[in-house]
Amino acid sequence: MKQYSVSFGGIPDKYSSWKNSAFAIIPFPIDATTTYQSGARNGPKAIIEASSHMELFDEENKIEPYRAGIFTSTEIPLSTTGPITVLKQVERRVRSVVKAGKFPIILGGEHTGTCGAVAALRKKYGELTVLQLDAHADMREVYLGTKWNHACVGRRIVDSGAKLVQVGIRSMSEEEERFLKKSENIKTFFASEVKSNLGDVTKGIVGDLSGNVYITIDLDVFDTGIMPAVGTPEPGGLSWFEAIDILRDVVLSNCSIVGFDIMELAPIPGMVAPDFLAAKLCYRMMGWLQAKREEN
Ligand SMILES: [Mn+2]
Repeated sequence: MKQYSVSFGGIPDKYSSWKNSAFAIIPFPIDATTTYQSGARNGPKAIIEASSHMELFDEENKIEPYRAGIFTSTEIPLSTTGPITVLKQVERRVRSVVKAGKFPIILGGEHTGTCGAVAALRKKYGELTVLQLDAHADMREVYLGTKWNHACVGRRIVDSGAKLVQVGIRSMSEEEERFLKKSENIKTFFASEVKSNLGDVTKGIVGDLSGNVYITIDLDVFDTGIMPAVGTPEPGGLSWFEAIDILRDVVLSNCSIVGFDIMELAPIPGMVAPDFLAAKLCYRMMGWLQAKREEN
């Protein structure tokens, strides 16, 4: 697989070569259907650049996750032939990563990219549960004329046959509310529930997950004060530690985490804090995964 010009974490070749890496980063710099503030095409590069200025010691897990090896692949190329072609590219890339026994991580870019990863992992594992951290339910059948709009991601995941657990939700249409009510394969934890009872919600989330789990993080799940760099911000989001507390328990649970993504970063020129949040979140995820692996 071709390597990107910059490596996640700015780590030396010894730890970033395809051969030596346990993790493989796939940048998805596409924002074709962004509905308000665009710029998510610049997200992956901003995360990777921020990561090279980040401390490589994980102070929570007391390890240096990069020693497991982090390969950074070239960006998924833009396509003039539409979303299906692009998502097929993501699917192929994830399939090659998994086939080589490595752990896929997608950095976006618009949330639609998740559909390509889920397709690859469904084919590989059969049964799959997706944990979606997001402000938006993303349950629309069609939005602005396309099924592949970022506002339809949750719906496409369910269509693919995967189970879905949503967390941090605080925005949806009436159509989505009706769909969620009658769907047995979807469990929704609202942001207000996280805010009022983090402990029970976290237990509930872990209880609803089993087997192979893919985690998709739309950065708009976070409070806009710490994460203003998203296309469609919503008030009332999660704090850093609320998200960390949930994700820690999920990753360290008995489930088998088979991949994750961090999507929708639309960098704001001159404001680097959101880029660093995304980079650190990505690295912390690797930290838990590596800590779990070392324990087993
Ligand atoms: Mn969202």
